[in-house]
Amino acid sequence: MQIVAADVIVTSPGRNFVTLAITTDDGLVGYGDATLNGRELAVRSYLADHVVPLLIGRDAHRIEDTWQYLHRGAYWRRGPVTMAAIAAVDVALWDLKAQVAGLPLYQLLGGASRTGIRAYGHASGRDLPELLDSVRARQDDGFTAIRVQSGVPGLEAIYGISASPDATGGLGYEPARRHPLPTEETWDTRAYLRHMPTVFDAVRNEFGPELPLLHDVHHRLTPIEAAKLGKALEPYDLFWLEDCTPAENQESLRLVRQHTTTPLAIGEVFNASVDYHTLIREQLIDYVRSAVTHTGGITAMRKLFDLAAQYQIKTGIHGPSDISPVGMAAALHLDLAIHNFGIQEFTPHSAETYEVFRRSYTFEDGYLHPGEEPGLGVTLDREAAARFPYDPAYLPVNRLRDGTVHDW
Ligand code: GCO
Ligand code: MG
Repeated sequence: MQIVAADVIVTSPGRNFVTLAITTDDGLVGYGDATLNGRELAVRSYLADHVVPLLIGRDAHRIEDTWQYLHRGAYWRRGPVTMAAIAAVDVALWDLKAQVAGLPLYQLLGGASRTGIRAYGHASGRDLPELLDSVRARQDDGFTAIRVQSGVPGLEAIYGISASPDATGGLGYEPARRHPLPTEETWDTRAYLRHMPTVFDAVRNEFGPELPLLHDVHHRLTPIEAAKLGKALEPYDLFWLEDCTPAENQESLRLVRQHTTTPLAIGEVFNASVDYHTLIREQLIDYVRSAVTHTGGITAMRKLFDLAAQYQIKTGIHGPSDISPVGMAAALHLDLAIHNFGIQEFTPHSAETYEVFRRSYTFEDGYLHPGEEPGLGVTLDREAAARFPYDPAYLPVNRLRDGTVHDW
C-alpha cells in the first residue's frame, strides 16, 4: 500500500480546520486532523512544505516507522506545530490500515472495552440564572456530566463565557474570534476566587449531589491560588478541576496536591508524554487531557495512556470545537478501546462543519460511539470544503487590570 498523494485541506465551515488526506495506490483515502487554533497555516506549511514530500512512495502500513521517521528525522523535537503535523499523518495511516482490514479502527486497538463513551458537555452563563438554564439545556441534550463556567461580577468577558451566541447555536463554546487582532479581556484573580465557590454552591443546590460537575480554570492561577480554589470547591465534589495552573513546571503541582483532594485534570496544551513525566510518576494529577490532534496521534497517545494507567490515572481527551470531526473520531476509537478511559469532552460542531465532514460517530443519551464503518468513519467532502475558505481567527488575550498580560 503505497502513498501516492497527500493533500492539506484548509477549510472554514464556521471555524478553521486543517485536514490531511493521504491517498494510496489502490485509491483509498485516509484522514488526519492537524488543526491548531489560531496558528492553522503554520501547520499547513509544515505538512505541505516539509512532510508531504517525505510521504510520497512510502508504505502506508508502516505506522510506527513513519512516526519515528518524522519525529527523530526532523532532529527538532516536540512543539505544537510539529506534533499536530505528525498526529495528522499518524491518524490518516491508522484510518487507512483499518479501512484495508475492513474494521472500525477501535478493533485494531484491541476492540471495545465498553459499550459507550461517556461525554461531558459545556454549560456557561454570564450570571447564575443563565448558567442554571444552560445546565438544564445540556441535560436536555442528553449529557450526564457537565462542565460549569460562569461569568464573574465586574468582569465583562472571561474564558468559557461567550459574549455572543457561537457558531453551534449556543450548544458549544467557540472562543476564536474572526477579527484582524485578538480581542482583549480583563482578568481579576481575587474576584474569580471569591465568586466560584458561590456558583458551585448554587449549582449543587439546584441539581443535587449526583450530577458530575467539572470546571476549567484555563491556566490562570498560581499553585497556591489553585490550592485555595481546590480546597474551597471540595464540598461540591467536582469530577475534576482542569488546568488549574499552566503546569509546564510539573513540580509546582506538588503544592496543589498537598492541599486539596479535588481531582485534577491537565494537559490540553501539552504535546508529548515527557510533559507529563513528573505529573504521572508522582500521581499529581488524575486525568490526562491531551488531544490526539495535538499530541502526535494515536501511536503517541496510546503510549501515554498506557503509562498513565500504571499510576491509576485516567483519560479525559480534549474535545473542543477546534478539534475537527476527524480528530474527534480518532479520540473516540481510542476511548472505546483503552482500559483507563475517564471521560470525553464533546462540543458538537455546527451544521456547516458537518456538511464538510461526513461522520459515523453518534451521541445518544450522554454516550458517544465511533460507529462501525471501516477506518475512522469520517470523510471530507472537498467540494463542500472549498465553499468555506480560510478566514483568520484568534483566541483572545487576557490582561490584568493594570494592563499586564496574563494567561487567558
Ligand atoms: C477546553 C479548552 C478549550 C480551549 C481551546 C483553545 O477545555 O475545551 O480549554 O476551550 O480553550 O481548545 O483553542
Ligand atoms: Mg480546557
